[in-house]
Order: sequence, then structure tokens, then C-alpha cells
Amino acid sequence: MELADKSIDPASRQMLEKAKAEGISTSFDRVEAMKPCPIGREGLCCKHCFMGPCRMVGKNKEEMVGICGATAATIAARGVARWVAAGSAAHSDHGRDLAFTLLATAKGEAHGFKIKDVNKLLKVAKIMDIAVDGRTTEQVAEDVANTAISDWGRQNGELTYIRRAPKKRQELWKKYGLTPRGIDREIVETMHRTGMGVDQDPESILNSALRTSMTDGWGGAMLATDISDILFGTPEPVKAKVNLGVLKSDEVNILVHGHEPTLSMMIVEASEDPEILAYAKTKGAKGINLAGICCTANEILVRQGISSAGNFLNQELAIISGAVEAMIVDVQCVMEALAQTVSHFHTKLITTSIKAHIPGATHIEFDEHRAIDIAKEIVKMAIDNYPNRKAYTIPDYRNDVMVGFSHEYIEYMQGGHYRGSFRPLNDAIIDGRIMGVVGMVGCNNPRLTQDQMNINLVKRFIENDILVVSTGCAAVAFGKRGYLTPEMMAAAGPGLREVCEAIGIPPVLHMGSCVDNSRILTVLSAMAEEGGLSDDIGGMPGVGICAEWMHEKALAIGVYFAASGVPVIFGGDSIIGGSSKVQKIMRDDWFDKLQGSLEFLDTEDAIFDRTVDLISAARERLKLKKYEKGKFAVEKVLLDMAARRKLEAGQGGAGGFMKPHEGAGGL
Ligand code: MSK
Repeated sequence: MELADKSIDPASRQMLEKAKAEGISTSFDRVEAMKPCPIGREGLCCKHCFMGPCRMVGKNKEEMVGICGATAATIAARGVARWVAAGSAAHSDHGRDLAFTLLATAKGEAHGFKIKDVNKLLKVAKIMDIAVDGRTTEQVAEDVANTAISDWGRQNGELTYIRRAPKKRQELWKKYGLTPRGIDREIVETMHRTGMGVDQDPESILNSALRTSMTDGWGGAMLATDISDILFGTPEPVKAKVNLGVLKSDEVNILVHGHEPTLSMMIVEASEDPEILAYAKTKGAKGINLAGICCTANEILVRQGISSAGNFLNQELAIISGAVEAMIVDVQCVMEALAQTVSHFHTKLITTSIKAHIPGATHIEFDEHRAIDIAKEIVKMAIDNYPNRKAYTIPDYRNDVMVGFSHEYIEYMQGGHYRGSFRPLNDAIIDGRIMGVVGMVGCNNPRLTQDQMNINLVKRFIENDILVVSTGCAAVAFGKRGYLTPEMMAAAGPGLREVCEAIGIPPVLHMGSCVDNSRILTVLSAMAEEGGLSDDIGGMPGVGICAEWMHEKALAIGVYFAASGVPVIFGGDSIIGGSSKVQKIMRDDWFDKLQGSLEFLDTEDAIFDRTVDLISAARERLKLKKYEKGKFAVEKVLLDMAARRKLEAGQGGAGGFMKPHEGAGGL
């Protein structure tokens, strides 16, 4: 494979050339050597019992059955359901750990943690029907934590946050038996149902996948987002930089990687500690430079403006620079190969989760009861390693980004503290300034050219007045190419540009990490409640896209968006390509009953055309004016005085934005 086919990112390409020159293997090389099993690739290998594995091959594979008689459709459906259960387990276990951290914080047992966003705590308490009057912050936080924790073990009834969905959606879930009970219960049940000799009806198995996925989106992930906001602050726009060029030549470079914000937030604190900074200077470093990879990066990027060294496929490449003193990893998306990569350099690989060990790494276990002490120990270890740095190359590529568009900020920017609402966004869609909204999320996958599909699609979407909201590694890809700056509004269509200009926002809004996809669900629910468009998430002119995915978690996200009423498109080869029946259920039958769907398309053109078709059809069903580029009602949107002053002062337009404490916004 040519270098150009591996990545469109010049920083990645430079590091790949270095890796080649130095004989270091990366996932970009291993993917060429590892041909995927064509049977498993399209979902037709069953390994759930030990009579097999049964593999459906040949011309009549769809008519074949396994040794037990399982059809190709049953096998493909079971595969999907198990991936969804695993993905939901990952996000939900992350949420559970945060709930226990909140509990320990409320009880005063988590040294270094505090309730940072009391307003968010009160908001969550209200949603959970927890009394707040006359009670201390800690008492409320303890109840919030315990209510959250009870969602994992709940055997009957429904998840607490189901009540946040539009009423119509809740009714639909009830009608089809899709309302999730407890998080653990649904995941366990899906594992049971998909074992040999249990559920043998593809539709029923896929219903179980839908119900289980909601324990992620409306359960563990949504709780993870809310509790992270309570403990570490709700994001609001902040500027930072993205890509491998954020590494510094004269400072101790520490990278945090994985997903959980608990330790990384403490590492941020430790790296700013004057004593620790002084210690770094004794080792010849000018300072401590903290940056991240994957979603741990996104957690500290959107809250603290800590730079990101890149997305999933940048993890090995960052080490290959030779300039990283320590990479601290927690859970999910951490390649086992890192242990091999660091063996070529001075870099220390430090595992920190009780659940995630890597042979060859140094293990320093995280414990929320003494988090800040552990963080300081790790940072000191990185500092001690600084004098060991040898030859290094830092790619000179970094881009400015504006990130941190939480639900709360999006609401605020449409009217300020007192008039915050989703009306302006709904109106912009109604009058055709904005054709629709696309959520672009998910990973990199070395089987696809890194960042290419995401970047090509986002360019076309914004040109056509489609507002893009994003999370995870896709959002970082957009950051690397400048799409997360207000200046990029110049590349947007006339309607979207006008909206972006009025507020000073980028045409692509970075909403956070993978668990923060739950923010997209609550924004969609608020848009439904606002009125004027659909009164449900289903029927909105919106589409979810996961173009370069690789993880089970991405599939769980896709399925919970489908369950919530959003048509979803995944890029790359179809993982259910071997069963036309399962493809039909997930695309057509789900759409008929839920107005959400999931399908796989393998080219950029196919994804773009299908997205526009889905949005246009939704607009037609809502009887909205047909979208025509540049043709919308021309009356100017009114800004209030505070917003006008900002714009006149050059702070609200390109390069500027308003904070909730700086007066009202307006579209
Ligand atoms: S980190 S799940 S590679 S988006 Fe959330 Fe990135 Fe995908 Fe991991």
C-alpha cells in the first residue's frame, strides 16, 4: 500500500516514513499482512458453540444452516447482538466507575476530586426526582450517585433516563417492547439469548440488540457524560491545538490515552503543580506538556483545552516521534502493540486500570481514593525519563480548534441564559438555511485511508448547508484539517455560513468523547420538545454517520441512534453482508417501525447521496420547504445588544465566541 493510501494526514505520513526507515511495525503495516476472513467479515461464521465453528460459504450461503440448524440470518443477527452487548458494556462500565467516583467524592473519600459543576448536579437531580431544597451539595450528589448506580442492577421497570426522550419515542419503545430495564440485565440477557439453542428468530434477536444498545446511549454513556460534567465541569467553547505537532521539543511530553477522565483530570492538575514543575526544571525540561490520544484526549480537550496529539491511528505514531516520555493508558482503544513500539524508544508505557494490563508495561493502578498522589507519582516518573530522550522528530503539523459544544452551551448560544432554547436552530432548519444535521462520529480503521472518508464527507456536507456535530476520533480528524475553527465557515454553504457568522461558531461542532454521543440524543430531544419540526427524534432531518469505524462500541452507538429514531450509515464493508434478511431488518424494517435504521455503504459518494436523500425525505414528510442552496427567507436574524457588541468588537465573528457569562447569544 502506498503511503498516500495509508493516511491523508501529513503528520501521520511523516511518522510512517520514520517507522519504515527504522524498521518499526505499525498497524498500517500489519493490516496489509492480515487478510480478513471473508466469511467472518460478512457475519457468517458462528463460533457460539463447539460443534463448529460453522461457516456459511459458497453460492447458496444464505440457504445454508449450521450443525444445529441455525440459518445464515440467525448467525448474522447473533453476531450483531453480541457486538452491541460488548460495546454497551464498555461504555456502561466506564459510566459505572464514574458513578462510584461521584459517590466517593460526595462522601469525602476521593482525595483531589470535587463537585465542580453544581448547576449540572442540580439539573441531573431534578431529572432523577431527587429533592434538593435545604440539602447540601454532597447529600444531593450522594443521592444522584446511588440513583445512577441502581440503574446497573435494576431488574424491572425502566432506566432512569428513558424519561428524557420525547414522549412519543417512549411510547414507541413501550409498544415494541424495547424499553430497557437495568443496564446489566439487558447485556446479560443478550448474551444468553444469543447462545446456542436460545433465541432463533433474527428479528427477535435484533430487538434485543436495540434494547441493549439503549442501556448504552440512554444509560451508561449518558450517565458517564453527566457525572463527568458534575465532577470536571460542563464543556463550553475553548481553544486548543490538535495533531502530533503539539508535542514539544523542550518539555516533558506526557500523553494520556484511552477513555476515562478520572485519572487524566488529576494528571492535568499534577502537571500544573508548582513543585512538580520545579522538579521538571531540575531535569533540564522547560515545563510539562500534557496532551492526549483518542477519547481521554477528548475529555480533557473539551473541558480544559488540553491539546490532542491525534486520533486512534496516531497512538503508535506519537511514540515513533521519539519525543514522548510517558504514555499513560486506561481502557479501550489501546493497542497491545504499544508495548513493542515503546521498546524502540525511551518512552514509558504506564497502564493504570485494574481491568487493562499489557505485558511489558509498567502498571500503576488508579484508585480514586488517592488519585492525586498517583497522578503525581506518574508525572514524576515521566520527568525522570526526560534525560533519557535521544534523537526525535516532531512533525510540524498542528491545527487550531474550538471545541466544547455541550448541550448546555448549544442551548445557551441560541439565546443566552434567560432565553436559551432550540427555537433558532429549528427555525434555521425550517426556513432552509440549514438543510439538516449530521452527526459524524467514530474511529479510524487502518483498512481505510486514515481520516480521508471523514474529511471528504464533512467538506461536502457543510458546502451543502448541513450542520455537522461530532465526537470521538472523527472530531479529532476534523480538528486536524481546520474544520473546528470558526474561519472554516467560509467553506460552508450560504445558509450555514450565515448561522455560523451570527454566533461565531465553526460549521462542525465538537461535542466530546464517544460517551458524549449521549449529548446528541439530548439535543435532538430538546429540538423535538421545542416544536416546529418533528415532535419526536424520529422524523428529524438528521442522519448519523460512522464512516471509519472499527470498535464494537461504535456499533452499539449506531444501534442506539437507530432505536432513538435516527437513520445511521456506517462506512466500509458490511458486517452483515452475508444476510440479505438481516440487512433488510436493520435498514427497512427498523425504519418502518422506529424511523431509525442502520446500513453499511462503502463509498463516499454512496454515503453522501444517501444522507442527502434521507434528509430530503424527512424535510418532505415534515412539509418543510424544499432545500435549495442560497434560497431561504432573507430577513436577518436578530441579535441582542450583547451579541452585537461582541461582533462589532470582532470577538463574535471568525475567531471569537461568547461564553455563558458574557451575555446573550442568538442565531
Ligand atoms: S476513541 S471507540 S477509536 S472513536 Fe473513543 Fe476513537 Fe473509536 Fe476508540
